[in-house]
Amino acid sequence: MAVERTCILVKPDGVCKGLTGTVLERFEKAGLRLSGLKMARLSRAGAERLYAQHKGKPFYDPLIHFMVSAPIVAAVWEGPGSIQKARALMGSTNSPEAPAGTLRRQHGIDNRHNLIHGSDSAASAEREIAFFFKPDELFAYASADWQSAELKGNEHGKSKKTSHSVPSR
Ligand code: RTP
Ligand code: MG
Repeated sequence: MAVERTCILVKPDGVCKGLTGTVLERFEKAGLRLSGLKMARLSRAGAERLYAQHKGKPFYDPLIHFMVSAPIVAAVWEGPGSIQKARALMGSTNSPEAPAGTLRRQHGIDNRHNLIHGSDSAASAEREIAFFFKPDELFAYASADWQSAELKGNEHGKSKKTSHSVPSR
């Protein structure tokens, strides 16, 4: 399975209900790696751009209204098959019909107030990630990175004190 990135939004209902941590924890426990994270308040123009493919549908205006009603939290998750993995964790659009155990079934209300957005394809993921994140707001790292500086210090019998660098932005 190809390593890919997906863009997840905790929608205004999730943020307002204090479910941001619950959502993030589910993705971490599924083995996906966090590459970027931010809170934002969508403008009307921004929400319209994000959901442009739904313009003209009966649910478009209420959807835009909902998406600008409170802040959202945007996250980029990386891993093999992350787009489909994320969709499986989310569940289908209409919350009461989503499979048991999915985030939408557990915490969504209906087919609009459904807690979470997830990219539906690699092209959507690329577009959505670029919408929310600048290149230097996305991070690549390995599971053992946090250990390497200390191990090097010990190996050479030097001070265990590690130097901390602030990433340039
Ligand atoms: P999303 O894009 O937010 O991840 O959701 P999705 O793929 O499961 O569903 P999609 O068809 O892309 O619809 C986008 C969002 O529009 C709202 N919606 N309301 N019949 C309705 O009232 C209706 N259908 C869709 C939902 O908030 C849905 O997540
Ligand atoms: Mg969609």
